Amino acid sequence: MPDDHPRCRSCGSDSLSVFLSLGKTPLADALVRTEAVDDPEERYPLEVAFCSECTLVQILEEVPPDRLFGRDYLYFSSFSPQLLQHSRENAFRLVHELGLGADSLAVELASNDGYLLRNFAERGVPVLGIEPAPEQATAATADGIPTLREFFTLEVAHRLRAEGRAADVIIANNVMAHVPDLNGFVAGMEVLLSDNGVISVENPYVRDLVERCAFDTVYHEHHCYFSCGAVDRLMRRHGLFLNEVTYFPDLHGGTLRWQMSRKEGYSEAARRHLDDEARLGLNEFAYYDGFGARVEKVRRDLLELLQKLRADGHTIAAYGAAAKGSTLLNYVGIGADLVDFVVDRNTYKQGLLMPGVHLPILPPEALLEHRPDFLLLLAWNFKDEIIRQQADYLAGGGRMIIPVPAPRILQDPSAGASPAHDRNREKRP
Ligand code: JHZ
Repeated sequence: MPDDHPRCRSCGSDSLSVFLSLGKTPLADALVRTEAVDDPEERYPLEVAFCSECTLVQILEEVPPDRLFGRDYLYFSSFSPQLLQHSRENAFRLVHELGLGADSLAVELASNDGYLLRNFAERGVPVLGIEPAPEQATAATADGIPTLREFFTLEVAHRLRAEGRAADVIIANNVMAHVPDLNGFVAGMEVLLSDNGVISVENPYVRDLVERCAFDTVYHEHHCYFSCGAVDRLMRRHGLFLNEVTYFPDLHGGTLRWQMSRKEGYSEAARRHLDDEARLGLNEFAYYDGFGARVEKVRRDLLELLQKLRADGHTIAAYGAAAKGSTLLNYVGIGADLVDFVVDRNTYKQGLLMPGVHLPILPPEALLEHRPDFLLLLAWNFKDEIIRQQADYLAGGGRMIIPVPAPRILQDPSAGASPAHDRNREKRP
């Protein structure tokens, strides 16, 4: 008899318990062309579960990768100055710490438009990008970054090794969550890594997903939501060891960098993160239980706030045609009756419609032209950057709404960036 019980993407056990259900949503990055507005859109269930065997948080649905990262995938890393700066610092750190030079090789998996590898190239380190999304891979190649236009798999790793290539550093930022075959991906990294090589992986932290109620970062591209414990167990299965953990509270709403190698041993910070997780209960279902009810409350409160503003005669627009914006708009049910349009700097997204709710995407200049009374920050992770850019809109009386962890209207953001989420100010390892 076929076994149709969902199995953990990491350890293969069937001990998965669902703790959040966002209903059926369209693919978050499948922006709609205006001429296709009447075509039916694909919708898939979005359910998040915890594996009580290896503690990995994951969604149950699996949408084929070529549906997620084909021509419709228009995310370009280079549109965020914050991300560019963060990536540059990471590249220079790795060049320095690993002593990389003209004989080394830096490989990035999901290298997007070459936003990170160009920093290694600038320091004279040979690079190789692997990126399946066609527009981004083409942009990287045009920029002089050698890029293979394909998904990274175990087979690709074997092929590169057979060609005599081994990576002294492998970078995988915001991609390990995106691969359905998690074990194949990690096994591929192990094959490609040179004996003394280092792997650097970044992903939003599951602790921030829960504590900041960032439920909108759940969408079909993100199969997994990692903790240090889950990464540790996953790596060990493939003969790799977690050595170092670094926390970036303001990147993508709270990101961890995990550094791995073939040598066993935790840094002090890595050990502290693992201990913190055990103490806070991230290894137990109870930590996640109740999250669904908190998310439902955000839905109700946000809807109520927008409906009230609208009933009072205010106009509302939104900022950021982000994937997380798509989850938020569709789950909460925010359509043209509440919000007039969405703005985004990414020129590839302008002129298209948000999935499901079909709000039009315009350039940010539309804010000064139409001067909506309120601006819902869908890309709330870039709040400070957007506040800086939108000084004129704010000076003209425009006000901003932050949807999570609890919907609120920002008080006088033009006076300076409002305080970060409380936990950002806590001392973290
Ligand atoms: P942004 C992305 O998700 C993509 P998204 C991906 N799925 C992933 O894993 C996570 O990040 C971690 C625009 N923008 O980055 C650019 C402005 O207009 O939060 C983007 O369209 N003006 C791989 O899509 C959007 O906002 C600005 O000043 O949820 C932000 O999307 C800035 C800074 C951004 O991620």
